[in-house]
Amino acid sequence: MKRIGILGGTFNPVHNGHLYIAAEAYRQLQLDEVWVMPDGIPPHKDLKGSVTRFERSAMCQAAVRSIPYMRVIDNEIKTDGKSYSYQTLTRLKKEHPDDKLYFIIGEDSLDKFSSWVHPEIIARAVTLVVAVRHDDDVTYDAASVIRVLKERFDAEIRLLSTDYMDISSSEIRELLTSDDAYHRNADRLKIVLPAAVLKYIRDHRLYGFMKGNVMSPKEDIAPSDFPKLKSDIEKKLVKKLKPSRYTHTIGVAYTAASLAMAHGFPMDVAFIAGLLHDCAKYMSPDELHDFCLKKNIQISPAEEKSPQLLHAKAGAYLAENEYGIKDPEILHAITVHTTGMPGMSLLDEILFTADYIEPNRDKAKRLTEIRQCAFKDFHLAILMILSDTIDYLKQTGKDIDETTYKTYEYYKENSNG
Ligand code: DGI
Ligand code: FE
Ligand code: FE
Repeated sequence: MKRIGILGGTFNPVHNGHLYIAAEAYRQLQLDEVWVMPDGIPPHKDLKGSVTRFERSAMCQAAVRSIPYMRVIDNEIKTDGKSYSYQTLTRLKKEHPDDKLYFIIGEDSLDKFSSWVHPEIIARAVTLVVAVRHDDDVTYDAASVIRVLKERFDAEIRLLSTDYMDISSSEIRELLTSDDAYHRNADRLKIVLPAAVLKYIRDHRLYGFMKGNVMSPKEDIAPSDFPKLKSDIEKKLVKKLKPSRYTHTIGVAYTAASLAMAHGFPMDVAFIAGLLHDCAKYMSPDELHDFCLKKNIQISPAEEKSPQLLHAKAGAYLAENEYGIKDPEILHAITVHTTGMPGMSLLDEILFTADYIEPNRDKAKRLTEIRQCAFKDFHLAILMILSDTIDYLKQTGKDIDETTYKTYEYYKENSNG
């Protein structure tokens, strides 16, 4: 028999207050495991911040990854529509008949417990754990509510004494309403959020992080005007690039958008990065070399040897100065799209992969396998691309940029999990 704590919630986003409660339950009730259970579409809540259920669940995953006794249960995420606690808890109890389940709720949810759907079924399936602030220990109200619940539902109730943590998800969403707010509140955010969750929010641009950041203000295009931005860039590119390169470019843009959909990134930002990634490709290697000298773009020894590599750096320069893109992540993704780099951002990874798998590509071996993998196990796909690229460069006797090797080593270490 295992003793299992279950901490349900919307987790929009999960924060250190939640983890603290979970850890206290683990310690005080001598639990074997704590399950963090994000709810699907909560019956009475309007989800703020337009974060999807998958993103809420992924943030929970990120939060518990380094805590051995915690894991995320996706039961409610995986049902469409309302899921009530009584349904989920009965199901969990059925699946784990020999274990003892502890359902952890806050002191404020206690009053409302009687008005939940089928509280009596919940009380039969689990022991209720009520987290109470230990400065006021059991307030008079809570004590009487507990007594009533014990009598009415024959509920087993345990108390969990906790310090008051002044953290709420709504406060955190406020701190993240815009990119400015994010930077202003960086110190507080580091305190209230686990580092891995903050990283997830940044990488995936959740809430207001990096919002409206694509265009330089000097261009007269509203950041939200994606269709116009897209067609303006396409019109310029079709004049600059030869037809096969333009076709490839469009393929990369749509593939990048698809990968963004699959892995949770703004698809319009990924699309623009895809459109512009090869925008310097109209130049020959010699022209690229001259261009970079003239624009003071640093040329590495590997790029001296294989100046066609410079189309990445030159492309980022043109994206910024000719196409008015100011988003630093887009410019970065273009800069590293050919060799990759260790620890790429999510957008870097999306562009790097889209360039390799877009539908017009047909030469590389294992393309079918890598294409499938890119939507299922993203980091493994990146590792396969790097490995095959290095093989190909070796076979054709080209100089390999050491960044390509380092990137390969990095993803070999980090590809699973
Ligand atoms: O610009 P694309 O052709 O769409 O694609 P890309 O930017 O990935 O460039 C692909 C070429 O770059 C391909 O022939 C492999 C080559 N490449 C990738 N890494 C290295 C490299 N070439 C050299 N010399 N060294 C590298 O490390
Ligand atoms: Fe390229
Ligand atoms: Fe390309």
